[in-house]
Amino acid sequence: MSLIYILNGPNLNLLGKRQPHIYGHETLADVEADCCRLASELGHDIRFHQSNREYEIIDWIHEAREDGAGIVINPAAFTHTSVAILDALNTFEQPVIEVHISNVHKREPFRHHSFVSHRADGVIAGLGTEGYQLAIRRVASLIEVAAKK
Ligand code: CA2
Repeated sequence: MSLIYILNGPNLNLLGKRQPHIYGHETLADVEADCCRLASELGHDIRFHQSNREYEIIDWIHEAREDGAGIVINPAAFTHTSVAILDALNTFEQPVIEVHISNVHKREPFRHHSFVSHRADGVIAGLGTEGYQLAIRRVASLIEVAAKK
């Protein structure tokens, strides 16, 4: 059994409560429950976190260096601004999948660039909260491939 970190950036605590036309009706607690269910089906544990503070996300990435087998991250607005989160992810040697609920490429130009994508092994955007499930499946299959080596 491996541990997958699922990290969420600023304002995602409002998921399902505001702007449902962009982010859907599921709350972050719903997303966490879905992630937990899928990870356990796949034989993994998750640590699911959200913060509005950049340093907390960096601290969780550092924690994942000790015991994480993969990271699924929706850095939210930090996607487009944070070299510090990119630097932290660059110290993590296991799979990283970046998730965006909305299709950032269909939105304002400032959302088209992601610092995190410089490190991510894969990027999912515009598939709603289902993107988290697909990201967990991908991390799980990369963990399996690495275990066979
Ligand atoms: O599409 C995504 O998942 C984003 O990462 C969400 C970020 C945005 O800054 C990125 O460009 C794309 C915003 C998260 C804010 O979440 C809210 C959820 C519900 C209501 C209000 C904000």
